[in-house]
Amino acid sequence: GTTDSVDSAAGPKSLDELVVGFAQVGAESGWRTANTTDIQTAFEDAGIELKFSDAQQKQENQIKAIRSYIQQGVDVIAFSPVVETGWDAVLNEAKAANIPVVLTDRAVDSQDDSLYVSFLGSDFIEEGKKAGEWVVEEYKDSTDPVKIIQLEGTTGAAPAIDRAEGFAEVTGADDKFEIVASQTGDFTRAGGKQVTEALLKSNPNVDLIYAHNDDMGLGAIEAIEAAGLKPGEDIKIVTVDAVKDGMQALADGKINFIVECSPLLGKQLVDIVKQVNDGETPEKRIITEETTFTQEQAIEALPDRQY
Ligand code: GZL
Repeated sequence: GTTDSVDSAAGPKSLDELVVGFAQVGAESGWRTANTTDIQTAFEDAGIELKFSDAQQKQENQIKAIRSYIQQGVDVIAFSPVVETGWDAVLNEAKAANIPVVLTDRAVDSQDDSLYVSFLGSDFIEEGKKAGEWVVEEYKDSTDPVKIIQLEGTTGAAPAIDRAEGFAEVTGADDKFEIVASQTGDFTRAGGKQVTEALLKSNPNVDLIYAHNDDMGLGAIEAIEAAGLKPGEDIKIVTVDAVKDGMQALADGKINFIVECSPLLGKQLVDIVKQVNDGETPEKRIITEETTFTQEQAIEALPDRQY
């Protein structure tokens, strides 16, 4: 008999026909590599093809990757914008090509939120506040000034901007807390070490280092030990992420508190892609579940940590 013609109306594709393009920031930190692994595994498990690119933390490389996904006519584009600004042009090109875009992890500052269907990731201001709340509690009985060095993430990145904002909002309420120096370590261990070495020279009696991620905190530990001081005692350290190496340093007492930032966004990203494929409208803003860790909690949690 004759074969029916395939229904030409653009209905949902079968999952093995879907192609998703993901433009990743880079491989700058333990968090990033855990994020990449989780996303790649989630798409493998779902049987959906994932095209993947690593931008080595350069915005122009991410833009090139997004343009190539547009050229290839992928079904969905997802990416973690290395910085907040400069995306409207390429996102308008994706919109003109009718390719839905999902923001994962980091945000863009675009006023036009029609340029993406959903933003899946943490609330970085909340993370900064949690770090600040621990510091306020830790020094509640101190009447002396508390001198703080801040190791900032990548300049212009949403987590760097927002973690600084949340922390300043909470600690700024009491003028005994003084951020005596604040400089970017670009979210890397090497950056954290170099900046801490320099800033300790000009601020020898600092009380605490607030690092926007574990990797810079781990670099700071190396610099503090090289200066003959005890990290976690002579100089306390608070970080964000809670990746394995950070949690180990916390368990060892070299870091004092970690605010978790979960990299495990893969399954939720697959769900968003399935919703888009089925013609459904995903939540515009999906906030990641995450917690905080003291030394005792890190010792307890370490054996089960996935990353
Ligand atoms: C946060 C993510 C940050 C991590 C860093 O969601 O964008 O980038 O905190 C990573 O470790 O480099």
